[in-house]
Amino acid sequence: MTPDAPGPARPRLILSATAVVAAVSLVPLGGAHARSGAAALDETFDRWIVSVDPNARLAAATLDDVGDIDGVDVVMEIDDGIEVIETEALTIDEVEQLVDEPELCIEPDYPAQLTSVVPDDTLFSLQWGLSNPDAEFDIGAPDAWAYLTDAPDVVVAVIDSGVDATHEDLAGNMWINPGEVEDGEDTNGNGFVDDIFGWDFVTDTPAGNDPNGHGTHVAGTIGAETDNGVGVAGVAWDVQLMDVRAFDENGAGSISWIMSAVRYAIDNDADVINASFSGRGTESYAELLDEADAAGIAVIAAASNDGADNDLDPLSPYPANHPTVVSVAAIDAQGELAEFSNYGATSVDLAAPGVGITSTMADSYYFMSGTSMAAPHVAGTVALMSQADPSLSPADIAEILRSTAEPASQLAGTSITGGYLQADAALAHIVEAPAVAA
Ligand SMILES: [Ca+2]
Ligand SMILES: [Ca+2]
Ligand SMILES: [Ca+2]
Repeated sequence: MTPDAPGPARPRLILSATAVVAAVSLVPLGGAHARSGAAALDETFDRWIVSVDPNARLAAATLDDVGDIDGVDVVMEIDDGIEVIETEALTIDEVEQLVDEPELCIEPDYPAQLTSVVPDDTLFSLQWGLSNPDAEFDIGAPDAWAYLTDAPDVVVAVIDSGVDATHEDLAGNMWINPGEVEDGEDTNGNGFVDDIFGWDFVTDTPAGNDPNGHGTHVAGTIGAETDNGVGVAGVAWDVQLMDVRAFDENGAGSISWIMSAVRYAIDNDADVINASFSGRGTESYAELLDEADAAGIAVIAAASNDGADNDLDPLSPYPANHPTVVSVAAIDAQGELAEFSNYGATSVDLAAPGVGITSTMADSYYFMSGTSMAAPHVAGTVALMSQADPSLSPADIAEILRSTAEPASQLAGTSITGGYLQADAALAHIVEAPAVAA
């Protein structure tokens, strides 16, 4: 896999052709001058950039004559004296003979590879956390997507207030429990009746509803359907979102519901858990999180919204302060730690965008702020990382996230890294480095 690998439905981006031509300097000595660049002599092209030699600009009229040559179509003008023609497939030598104009330089219109990928989702321009043209504190999503857009094999358990499984931008990315069908029975024998999308431990019914909205927002950041022409982009364009509900319509939950949800995620083969909540740790809760870690599940948690120092109490907030869990603080679009965000020089791992985050909610799209919005940026990135290298352990993933986080002076001392999530750097690390020490 390379950053240049073509992906699905990507808009074509072509390097500035003007810049390519500007690199050319030659004095015409007869015939049209072709530059082969990297092309082999027998390589053929059907699209060419034709330019008037800078020393012969007064003779630009000759460019107009090119269109009259049999077998040449002028398809666009890039600039004065530079245009693009199409021909049948020709070698450099052959096109020189065809376009017999001494003042002209002809070069193949080489294909260019994407170094960033911009999806067509209508609200993408509002998603500063993914791509922020005004500042540098986004997660570098378009560059990350040049490596990988989809994590179709990765199951992310969203332990939250539920997920609206019918939302137009989520329905296609919901986890579908293998072997389960809606027939009033526990068809696949996992202990839960008709748990198609997951389980709702608040009401002890099949999941797929979110009366609060928080979990639906979180799910959209991780993996809204992307490049589908509507709504928002997810960090992972394609992923499996498991809905494990542990919070009621008022956003209140309990350790017992959360532990049941973690147990469900482990037993049903989740790869990642997003924990955009906090509470207090207990011994049994800690053991369960260790079991998730041993099962290879990366747990990504919100650092919490009290504006407090997480270093003070190892058992609070939980699960953020559990040793195997990645704890995520929130930054705004200027890279400042959000006023509400917890911090911790030894307990928080890194920051991610968490102020004014646009995502899915209630058949529509809303802004929300919180470390709850920061964690899913990381969880979505982890989904892409896990897809790129399924052998990575949760410890590997945490180490890569920390080592590739971008330090920012205003974040110094607020976390172990003093930095914020860089999804592109995390993926580059995986693609370029064959192995990470466990
Ligand atoms: Ca079942
Ligand atoms: Ca069933
Ligand atoms: Ca979308």
